Amino acid sequence: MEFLTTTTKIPPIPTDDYVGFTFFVGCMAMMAASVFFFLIMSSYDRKWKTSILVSGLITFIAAVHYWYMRDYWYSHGSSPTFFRYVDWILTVPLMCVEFYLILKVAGAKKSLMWKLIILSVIMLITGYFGEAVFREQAWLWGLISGVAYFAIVYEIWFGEAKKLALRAGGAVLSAHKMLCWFVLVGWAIYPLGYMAGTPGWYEGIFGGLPMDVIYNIGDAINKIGFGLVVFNLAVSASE
Ligand SMILES: *C/C=C(C)/C=C/C=C(C)/C=C/C1=C(C)CCCC1(C)C
Repeated sequence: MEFLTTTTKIPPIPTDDYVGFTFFVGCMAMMAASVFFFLIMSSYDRKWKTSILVSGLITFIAAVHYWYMRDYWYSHGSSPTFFRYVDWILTVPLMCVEFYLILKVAGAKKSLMWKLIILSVIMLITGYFGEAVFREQAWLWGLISGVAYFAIVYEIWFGEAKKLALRAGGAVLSAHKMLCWFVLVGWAIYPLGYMAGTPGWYEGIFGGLPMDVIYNIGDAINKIGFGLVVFNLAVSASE
């Protein structure tokens, strides 16, 4: 194995350790995005300020978890599944809050927010069961999790959220549409990572790329991308 560093104090980082590398870069990217969102938020209307604040909280919470996950990976050489799911259970409901916040202009009610939050929590808890607790029934828990995921997709693409987005129109409608694509395509990366990480399933997907690399790429796209869509909405709605 090649090493970038051979000092005794800093642990050596093997050059072919893509998991460690993406934890490291992911942590930096999340930190940078948080600084950006936190600094820029005060330039916008109160209505959008909260949405940008939530974008920053999402990337900030992820940055802290990436810090721990990177460490965990280097000291144990195994997936930090627990930290991963703690991160998700905090950040994914916040992404649901974003839908509610941007649709508030069209009269979105808290019940919509709670519906999405509850579905996302079901999706993640059952996913955790399949990935860490009841490994033998990974298919069953993955299936339940997938049903909750599709319920979220249905709600935002065709349900009440969609009606509100149409009522709001303009910049809100286009932002909503972008976020819907993130959930349909960007979030679909995770069940693929889950399948690639379950022994005996599709370990060959993505040419055998480790599950953590897939999750890390998914997180960078989804958390930072989601935040940028919201930021962009604030920019265009303030013009
Ligand atoms: C920032 C983190 C995000 C957006 C995480 C999203 C995670 C998912 C959409 C996970 C979904 C899963 C399934 C649909 C089935 C298999 C188990 C999961 C939890 C990986």
